[in-house]
Amino acid sequence: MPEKLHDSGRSYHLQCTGDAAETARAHSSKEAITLFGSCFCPFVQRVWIALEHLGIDYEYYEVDPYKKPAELLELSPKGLVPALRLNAHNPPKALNESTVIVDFLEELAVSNVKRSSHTTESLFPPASDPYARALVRLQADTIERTLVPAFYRYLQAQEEDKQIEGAKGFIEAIEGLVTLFKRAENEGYTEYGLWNARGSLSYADVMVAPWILRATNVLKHYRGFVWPESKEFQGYVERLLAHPAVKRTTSTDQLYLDSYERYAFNRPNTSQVANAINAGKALP
Ligand SMILES: N[C@@H](CCC(=O)N[C@@H](CS)C(=O)NCC(=O)O)C(=O)O
Repeated sequence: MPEKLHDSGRSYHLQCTGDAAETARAHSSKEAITLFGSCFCPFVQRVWIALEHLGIDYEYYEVDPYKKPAELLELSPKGLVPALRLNAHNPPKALNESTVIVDFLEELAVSNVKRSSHTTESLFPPASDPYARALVRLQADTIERTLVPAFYRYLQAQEEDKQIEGAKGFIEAIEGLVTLFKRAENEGYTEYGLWNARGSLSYADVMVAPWILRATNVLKHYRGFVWPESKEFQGYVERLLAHPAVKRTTSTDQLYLDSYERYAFNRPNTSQVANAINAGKALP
C-alpha cells in the first residue's frame, strides 16, 4: 500500500453518485421487476448493466445489505444484494445471486416477455451454436472462480509480500481470461473476444465489468495497480468502461474509494465476502 495512505474510517455509501444516480432516479417508480441494490456493490452492477443493456423495465431500490432489512431477507436468504422482486406475481416471487439473475434476464429479454424500446441484443451467441455459448460460459466461469476472488485477496492483503502475491494473482487471473477471449477469436468467434467486433456486451463482459472498473479506481488508489502492458487489453478496458450500459450504472470514483477503504485496510467483519477471503473459503 502506498505509504501516505491511512485508514480514515470512511464507510460505504448509501446512495449512487454521477451517472448511476441519474439512472437510479430515472428508475425510481414501480415496475414489474424491482432490483434491490447497493451503489458500491459489483455483483449488483452486473445485474444493473444487464437490465440496461437488455432494455428491460425495472425499478432500482437502494438497500443497505449490512443492515439486512426484512424486505431484503425475504428475497435473499443471506441478505445479500443483488436481489430481484418479481412484482407481477401475487405474492411476489424472488431471485438472488448475480449470475443466476443475469441468466434469467437474458432469457426474459430473448423470450420477449418484457422489453422496453432500448436495445434487444442477447449477451450470448445464438442458441443454434451451443459450442460458442459454452465458450462464453467458460469465460464467465474463470471470472467467477478466479478473477473475482483474486481481486479481493489483492485488495485485502496488508503485508507487502502478500500484496505482491495478490497483484500477481490478479494479473494471472486477467491473463487467464485474455487467453479465453483469444481462444474465442481464434476459433472464429471474434464478437466474443477482446476485440468484440459487434461493439456489444457479452455475458462475460457483464460478469467482469464491475471488477475492471474497480481495478481502475480502487486497486489503483490503494495498491498502485496498473494494467498489464498489452495495448489490446487496455483497448478492451476502455471500450468496456465506455459502453453506455456500463457508464449508466457507474458512480463517481470517490464513491468507490470511500466504500472500499474498509477492504483496503481489511477491517474486521467488513462483509461476508471479506470474511470468506480471510478464512480461505469460497465466496458467498
Ligand atoms: N454471490 C453473490 C454475492 C453478493 C454479495 O456478496 N453482495 C454483497 C455486497 S457487494 C452483500 O450483499 N454483502 C452483505 C454482507 O456481506 O452481509 C452474488 O453473486 O450475487
